[in-house]
Amino acid sequence: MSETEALRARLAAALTRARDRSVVLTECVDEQDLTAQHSPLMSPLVWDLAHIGNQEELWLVRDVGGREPVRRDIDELYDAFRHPRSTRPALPLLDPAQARGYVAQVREKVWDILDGASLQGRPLERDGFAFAMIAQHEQQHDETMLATHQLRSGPAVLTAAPPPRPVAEVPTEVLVPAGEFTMGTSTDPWALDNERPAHRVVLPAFAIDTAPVTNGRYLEFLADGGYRRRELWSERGWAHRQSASLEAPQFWECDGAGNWWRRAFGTLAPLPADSPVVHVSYFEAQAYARWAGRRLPTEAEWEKAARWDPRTGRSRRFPWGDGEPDETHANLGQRHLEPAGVGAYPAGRSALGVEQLIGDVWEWTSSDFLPYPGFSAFPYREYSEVFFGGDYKVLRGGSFGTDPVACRGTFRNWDLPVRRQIFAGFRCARDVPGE
Ligand code: AVJ
Ligand code: FE
Repeated sequence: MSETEALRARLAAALTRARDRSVVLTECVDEQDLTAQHSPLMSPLVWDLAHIGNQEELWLVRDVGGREPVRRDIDELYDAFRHPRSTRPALPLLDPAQARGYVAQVREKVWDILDGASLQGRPLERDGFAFAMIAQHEQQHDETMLATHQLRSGPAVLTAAPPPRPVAEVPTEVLVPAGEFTMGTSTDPWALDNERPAHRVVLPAFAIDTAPVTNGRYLEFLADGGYRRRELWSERGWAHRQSASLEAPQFWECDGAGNWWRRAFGTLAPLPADSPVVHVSYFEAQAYARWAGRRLPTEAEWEKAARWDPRTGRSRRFPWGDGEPDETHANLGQRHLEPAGVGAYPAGRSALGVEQLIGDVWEWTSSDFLPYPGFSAFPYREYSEVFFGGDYKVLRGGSFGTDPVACRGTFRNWDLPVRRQIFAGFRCARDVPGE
């Protein structure tokens, strides 16, 4: 098989895996559930489905393929910038059968276009970028649909094996020595615009938690009055805590005996003490860190802990090396429906010994979502550029609901600091003066 044929096969596999997952997420509920609004923060599932097809049509059928539009008339309906999520149920959307037919029709054309694509030449096609971008886009919406499932009420419809159990105790924190490292990438062919270009960053020494903060530790913060103590919260965080009446992470429930439970995908289960806390906002993470006498890591600190190899001075693609994740490295790809206990992925450890950076939970960082020096929007401003400016906080590492195609050591996610329907947790860091 030639290199181009191997690339074609990898792109086809990524597109197929994304579609299989979109089908899983949309075939397990009835029409009513597909078109309903499960939260004003989310689109109806049927909007995500047709939007996936519409992006694929715009970039692969029309742009790369140079073909005639399949449905130009629906572009406006599925433009995320025209209609806020809360207004989408009222739009004259394709119904579930029409949406399924549409995405299948687009995909048929894409197979033909992929067959004939040079995968060289202009940047959009080089190394199959546009096809990989569309696979990542579908997987990102699949994770969003998974979050919609988590908000949906009713009995469980999704199933998955439980995550692996911890195999070893992990030390509390890892010391990262002062010095320069390479952040971002200029060479990863499927990296998105905001991950580029590679640039050198100098950091003072710091210490970072070996693993994400667990439910057990978070419960100590809660029991110690964490949600009532003004001094632990930032000004904006406290204002939000009050107006939103935050008392605990989303989906936590306390029973009459004072025990905490967690509702996930239609099932109520005892809170697993040793697993990463999930469904907390940036503001809650920040308050916890202050309570613990620590702080959130910056985005650069997170990436150095994940990628920098002190033996070679290089930055790796993933904590464990340059190779793609398999099921021993990280809890990714909706293989499980919850984060794994701390210590469950020793094979995923970084060169510095930091664990579970990839998978389990997205991790809030203290950094605003901003462009790297030398950033240039590609292929469209609305992927990243319109979100720069400081309203959004960066999250790193991916969750149990993130597919490997949309996750790597350089991958940047972002959201508003009040959001907690995403699969987000965090780890803490601290300064190490005099190192
Ligand atoms: C990168 C996850 C913040 O879902 O809003 C999907 C990804 N961009 N369609 C989002 C995205 C366009 C984006 N996030
Ligand atoms: Fe989108």
